[in-house]
Amino acid sequence: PSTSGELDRLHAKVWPRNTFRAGDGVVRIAGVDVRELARTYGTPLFVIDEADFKFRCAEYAAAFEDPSLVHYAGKAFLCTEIARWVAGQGLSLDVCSGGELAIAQRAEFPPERITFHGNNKSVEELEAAVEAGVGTIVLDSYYEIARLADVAARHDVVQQVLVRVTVGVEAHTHEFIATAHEDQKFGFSLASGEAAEAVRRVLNAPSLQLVGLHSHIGSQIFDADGFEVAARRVVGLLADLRKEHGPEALESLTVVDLGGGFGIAYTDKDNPPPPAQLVTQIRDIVRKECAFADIPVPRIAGEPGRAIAGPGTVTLYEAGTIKDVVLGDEGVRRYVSVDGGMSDNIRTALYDAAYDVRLVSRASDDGQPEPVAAMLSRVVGKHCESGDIVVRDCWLPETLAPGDLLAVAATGAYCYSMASNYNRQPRPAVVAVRNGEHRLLLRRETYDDMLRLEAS
Ligand code: LYS
Repeated sequence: PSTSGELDRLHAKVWPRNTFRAGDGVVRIAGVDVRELARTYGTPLFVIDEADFKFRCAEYAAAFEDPSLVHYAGKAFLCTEIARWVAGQGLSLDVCSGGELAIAQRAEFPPERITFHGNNKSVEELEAAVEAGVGTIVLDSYYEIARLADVAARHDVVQQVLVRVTVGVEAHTHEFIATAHEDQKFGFSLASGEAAEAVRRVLNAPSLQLVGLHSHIGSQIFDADGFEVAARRVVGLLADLRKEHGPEALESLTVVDLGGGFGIAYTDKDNPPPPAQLVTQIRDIVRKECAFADIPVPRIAGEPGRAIAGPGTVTLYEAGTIKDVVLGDEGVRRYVSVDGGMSDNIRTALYDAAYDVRLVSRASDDGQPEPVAAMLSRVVGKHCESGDIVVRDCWLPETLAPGDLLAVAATGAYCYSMASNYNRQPRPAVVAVRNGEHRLLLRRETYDDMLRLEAS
C-alpha cells in the first residue's frame, strides 16, 4: 500500500464489529477513544468489544439451534465476567482444568451446563468436577475411566460422560493445533478399536452414564470437509456400538460433540464461512449418515472458543524504539518495538500466526501535507528473544513515532490465556467497552503480585 487511506483502513471482518476510525483519525471501539483507554489503564491492554462477543455467542446459538449445545471453550479466554456473559447468553461452557472450573464457579456458572475436558485430569480435578456437579466429563484415557468411576462412586453420583474419539482426520491447519490424526495425545483411537473398548468400560461402570461421543479435529479450520469426515466416522461408530450393545444400553447416548476449531479472520486474506453455513453442512451430513445407518439422529454440539472470543478483542500497545535495519539489496526493514510481546501474544512465535496491526491514535498522514509512505515493518516485543515477534510483516506509516498507539486485531483468543511472565513482565489488564463506556475486567498485574510468590 502506498496511500494513507489503505494504511488506516480497518477491514470489517478482522476488527471488532464496533470499531471505527473517526474523522479525526483516532480509532474508537464501541465509542471509546483508544487514547482514553491507554491513558486510563496503560498499555499493553486487551480491549474487548462486549457487544461483539455477545453477538458471536448468539450467532453460534442460532446456528446450533439451541444455545446449550454451544459450549464456549473457556481455554480461549476466561475470566469471571466472560463466564457471566456466556451464561447470560444461555450457552454451555467447556473447561479443561481445575483453574478454569474455579473461575466458572466464581461466576456461578450453572454447573449442569459445564463440560470438563483434558487428557490428564488429576484425581483432585475429577473430584472438584464431580463435587461441583458439572454436567459432563469428557473421558480421554482408560486410567481416567477407572479414576472417575471410582470418584463418582465415592460421591454417590452417576456422572454423565462423553468418550473422546480420535477419528483419524488430518485437519488442514498447523501441526501443533491439529488434534484428530492418529499420532497424538488426545482421545481414544477409533481405528484401533480403543474407542469401542472405552465405551465397553463406561457401560460396565455403574457410576458412569454415557451421554455422548466427542471428536475434535483441530483449530482455525475454514471448511466443512474435515468436520464431515469426522461426523461420518463418529456416526459409523455409533452404528457399530448399537449393533454390539443394543439400543437399550445406549439409550442415554444422544449427543455427538464435534468440538471446536471454527476459524476466524486474522487478516483480510482469511475467509471463514458464516457459522450457520458450516453447522448446517455438518448437520446435513450427520442426518444423511444416520438415515443410511438406520439409527436415530443425535443432537450435534460444538465448542467454539476462538470463533466467539477472538474477533472482538484488540491489543493496544504503545510504540517504543524504532529501528531501520538495512537488508542488503532487499531494502530496509523497520523494527517497531512495543511495550509487550511474546508474553501477551505467543501465537506468532508458536504457530507463525499472522495478525493485522494499525496505527490507531491518529491518522497516518496527521499533520503531513502529503500522503505518507508505507514502510515494510515488523512489530516486535520487548523480550530477550529475537523470536519475540508480534506481527512478522506489515505496512506501517513512515511517520510512526514512539508514543503512537498501535492495535493488533483479533487477539481475544489464546493471547491472554497463554500469557506468561517472561522477563517478569506483568500481565496486561483487560477492559470491556460498550456504548461509549469502559470498565476493567482484569487489572494489570503488578510487581507485588509476582513478589507475593516468593517464599523466602
Ligand atoms: N492455542 C491454540 C491457538 O492459539 C489453539 C489450541 C486449541 C485448543 N483446542 O491457536
